[in-house]
Amino acid sequence: MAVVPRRSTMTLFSDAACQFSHRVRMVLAEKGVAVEIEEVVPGVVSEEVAELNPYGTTPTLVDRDLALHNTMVMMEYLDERFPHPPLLPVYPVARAHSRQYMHRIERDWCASAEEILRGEDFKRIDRLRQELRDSLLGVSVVFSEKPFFMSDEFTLVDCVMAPLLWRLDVLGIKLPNVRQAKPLVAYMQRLFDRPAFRASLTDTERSMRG
Ligand SMILES: N[C@@H](CCC(=O)N[C@@H](CS)C(=O)NCC(=O)O)C(=O)O
Repeated sequence: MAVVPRRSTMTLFSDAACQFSHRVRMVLAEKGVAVEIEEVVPGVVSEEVAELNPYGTTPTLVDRDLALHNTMVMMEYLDERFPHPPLLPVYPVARAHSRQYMHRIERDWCASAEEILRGEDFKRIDRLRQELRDSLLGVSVVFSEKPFFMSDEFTLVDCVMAPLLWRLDVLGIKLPNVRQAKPLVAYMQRLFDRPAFRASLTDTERSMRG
């Protein structure tokens, strides 16, 4: 196999439609990092990515000799490498809470979203849609207490939430027009109005919501 030349600028191999790529694009935009975004063709693993990422998954982040293939690791790396603005709390207990929220959201919600998008088993998908919608409605109240996910400040947890919430239409999830949903809808608007969020969107993502 030919050796692919190393890149001199930070590069993100990104899928224009995928929530995992989106969360990393968001962190990069929040921090104003100069990065080359290399769009990948979904389902195709290029020779360069295959050399950098043992799983061939998307996204892959490359910074000189470092190649990362897990988005949680990427987000934390970027937060440490570019400390301003900080996207995790300062204190260990609060940091641990943030990390645990991210893991739960990933496991409970992002995983369901991926399964719905794969669309293999219609009966199961209907149930997952309903569960995801109800579960999101269930946490709605927390957004009336704090502007961001369990936090007064915008954090990495919100960078995991925003791409998921942006995809609700695509997932076939409609939030009901009831009082309970209002804090969640307001939270979504706060996230979507952020200049960095707008900057992080690909054309494909822009077309996901009317
Ligand atoms: N947990 C991984 C998930 C990444 C992921 O599942 N990406 C999808 C694209 S949206 C992918 O590459 N799927 C192909 C595969 O898993 O082989 C992360 O956080 O980076």
